[in-house]
Amino acid sequence: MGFIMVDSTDFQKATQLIDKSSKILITTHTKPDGDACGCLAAMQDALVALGKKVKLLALSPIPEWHKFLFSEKVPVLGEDFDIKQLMQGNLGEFGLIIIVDTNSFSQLPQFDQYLKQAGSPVLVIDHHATSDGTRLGEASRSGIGDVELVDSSAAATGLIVLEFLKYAGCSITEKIAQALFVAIATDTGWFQFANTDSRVYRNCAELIDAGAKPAQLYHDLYQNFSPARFKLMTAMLGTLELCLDGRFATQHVSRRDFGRTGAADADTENLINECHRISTVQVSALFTELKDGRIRCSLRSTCPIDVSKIASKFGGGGHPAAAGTYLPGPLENAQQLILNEVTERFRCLDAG
Ligand SMILES: [Mn+2]
Repeated sequence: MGFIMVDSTDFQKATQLIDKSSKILITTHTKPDGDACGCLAAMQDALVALGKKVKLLALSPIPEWHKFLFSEKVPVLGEDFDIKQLMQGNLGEFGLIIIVDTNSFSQLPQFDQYLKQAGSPVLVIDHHATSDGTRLGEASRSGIGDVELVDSSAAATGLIVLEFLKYAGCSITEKIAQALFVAIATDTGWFQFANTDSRVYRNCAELIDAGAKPAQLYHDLYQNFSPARFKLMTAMLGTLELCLDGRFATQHVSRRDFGRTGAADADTENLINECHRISTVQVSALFTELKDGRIRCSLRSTCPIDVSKIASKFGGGGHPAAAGTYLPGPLENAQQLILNEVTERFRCLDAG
């Protein structure tokens, strides 16, 4: 399998971009996860320490359990201000835009409009192999950045950020170490997923030496459910269906479940992983009914089936082991579409 790796001259180009800019905007994909939030927080601190004026921007709210990473509330596009204000320069003019943990316009709803017309250079730091276009139509670029630190062999964007900050001579403070530990630990399912390699452990060891506190972080991240979120999880577990000889697990969460439990949409994060405790389960899907009637489908795989290929068939994306997409409702329709795909992939896998 071929990986996209960072060229060391790209590290140099990225430091040059940062050196030249005094005001920098940093954002990440919608529905920011631990990797996204950790990288945002770490980049902010590192750049502020270099004397830069830094503005963070979230495209949807930061989940409750990741808020401790930030010293102040991260403004949300569409809530704290709208795209018009951003386009008109009400938030200021930026010498550089940094995007972490995605290289796709589709992951940057509304912000993609701003990006396409902004005159400032764009630095992408990401570990996804996929991208859905180039910003300026330049054939030489693989994604949406002018400079791209993209390494699809990295388990988390946090790894690339740490390696880049060290290259740039930034000091890894305790706060940066905590943020990057969260980034790496969450994208590896707390070192359980198959992407957990020696590079992950080596970098995390360095982060612990720099002040990251794994036990405290584990508690803050995984033993922090609100009663509402726990009830939502029990509702989801009750919908478990095992298909294809127990190899495919499917679960769902309806609007009624949100209403009944008082849980928020963000509360579904990571819940899909629970069913992989079942020994036979190799692929899983979680269907979440959204307010607008669409169905969000999260997919996981612990076998050679690449779920990002299933997701991208419906306009989504992700990694071979973890991906997601949106599907038209109703629920039964979405479930059938995915079951057909998964059945077909298992058939190919079994046929060798
Ligand atoms: Mn990531």
